[in-house]
Amino acid sequence: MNLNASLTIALSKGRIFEQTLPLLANAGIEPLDDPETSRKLILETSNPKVKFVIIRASDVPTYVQYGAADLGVAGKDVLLEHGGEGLYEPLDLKIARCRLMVAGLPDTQTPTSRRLRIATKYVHSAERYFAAKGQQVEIIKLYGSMELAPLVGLADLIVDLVESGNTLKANGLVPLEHISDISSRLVVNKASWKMKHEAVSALLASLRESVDGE
Ligand code: PRT
Ligand code: MG
Repeated sequence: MNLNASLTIALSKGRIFEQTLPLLANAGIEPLDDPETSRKLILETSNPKVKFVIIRASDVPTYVQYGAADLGVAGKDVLLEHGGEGLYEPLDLKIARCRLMVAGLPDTQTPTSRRLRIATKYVHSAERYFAAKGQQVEIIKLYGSMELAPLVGLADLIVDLVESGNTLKANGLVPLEHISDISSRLVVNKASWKMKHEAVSALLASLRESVDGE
């Protein structure tokens, strides 16, 4: 792909990087270093006009919103929490798929003397979900290992991502309610969309072709 403008793409290590790579390779963009072994946070690619910045998954919307990256790949779970200001979300890449769910111990009872306690990293999504059901709950914000919360009495239920269900199972928990299907999305900075329209739409077209062709 012959681009007339330079593009910075924000990606996180792990499943998003691994699953975005084949899609970008179809557009002729391949990293010159492996982020799992290199300590570099900025990776040059086989296209001299394109570079990757390697950041935390939950930081991708922020980098793109502020234009530190022109484009990025972020999970819908992360975008729902971020709110999506300053971003376009033009393409579902259909990768890193999972489900946002309510889970808990199989015999979970609704408490009578207090609100149901929900432990989660996904505060906004959990609030929206229970509010839509008309259920008054207390949300407890955690940054990880949500599965532990019901086991030690910190919360009645959790809201977390479920893929195979093995993590829940290993901790004696069961999926109870489905909140939404999650996949990763291409996000684009609003100014880049205008100022670098040709380059952005060329890359978008190529990615769309790779996604639809699967
Ligand atoms: O770890 P860090 O804070 O850097 O960020 P992160 O954990 O969000 O990054 P990463 O790379 O783990 O996830 C990036 C994105 O992948 C997420 O934002 C999701 O959109 C998507 N994704 C897809 C998942 C999963 N599948 C997934 N299974 N993210 C996390 N998980 C975790 C889940 O939280 C739970 O702990 O895997 C566990 C459940 O998996 P199963 O297979 O046991 O059900
Ligand atoms: Mg993780």
